[in-house]
Amino acid sequence: MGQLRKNVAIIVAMIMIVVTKAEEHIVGGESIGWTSYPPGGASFYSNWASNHTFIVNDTLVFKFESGSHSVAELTKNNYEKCDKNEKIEFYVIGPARVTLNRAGRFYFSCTFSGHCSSGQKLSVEVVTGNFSSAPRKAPSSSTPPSLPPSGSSASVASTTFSIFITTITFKTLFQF
Ligand SMILES: *[C@@H]1O[C@H](CO)[C@@H](O)[C@H](O)[C@H]1NC(C)=O
Ligand SMILES: *[C@@H]1O[C@H](CO)[C@@H](O)[C@H](O)[C@H]1NC(C)=O
Ligand SMILES: *[C@@H]1O[C@H](CO)[C@@H](O)[C@H](O)[C@H]1NC(C)=O
Ligand SMILES: [Cu+2]
Repeated sequence: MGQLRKNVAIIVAMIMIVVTKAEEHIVGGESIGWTSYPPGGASFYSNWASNHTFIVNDTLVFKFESGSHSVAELTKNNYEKCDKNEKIEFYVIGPARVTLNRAGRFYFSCTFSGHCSSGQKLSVEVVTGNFSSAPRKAPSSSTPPSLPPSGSSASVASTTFSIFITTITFKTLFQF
């Protein structure tokens, strides 16, 4: 009985890892947040983004003082031109929480004058989360922003994991 309980506990623990909650990403990190003239200029937020993996239903948290900055979701075209007239979504209260509710690329910018062109803009690529405990990219200084081809590494991980779970389950059953 003791052994069975132990194995059940292991299975429960593994299942809890599988259903890990969507992640929150504090844009620019806790200390810098969402600001104009970020250190290093316009590359700051793209570097930040390349240090993270964004999965559908993850949340971006833009930390800023209301009235000093804002967050507008823009089209790719308007993002590139820093044209903030047509906003897909608009957030004026900081901190702003934005759920990345689909796969694909999102574009954000501050709407305050000059802030977009001084580097307060962010574009992120969101990938499908088939397998929420799929290895998220560990923060690394020098890796270029590369995205796994949709599904391939995730499904390999998923298959490996399924085999693992099946093995554990069988081992438990054969305790009887
Ligand atoms: C990306 O991660 C590296 C390594 O942890 C860190 O040195 C660098 O400051 C990070 N870049 C940004 C923009 O967060
Ligand atoms: C994202 O969240 C919504 C609402 O909770 C849910 O219906 C949807 O299935 C989720 N999508 C993914 C890929 O987890
Ligand atoms: C899971 O990933 C596969 C392979 O990339 C993809 O075809 C499928 O649509 C994904 N399923 C969900 C529910 O996102
Ligand atoms: Cu701003």
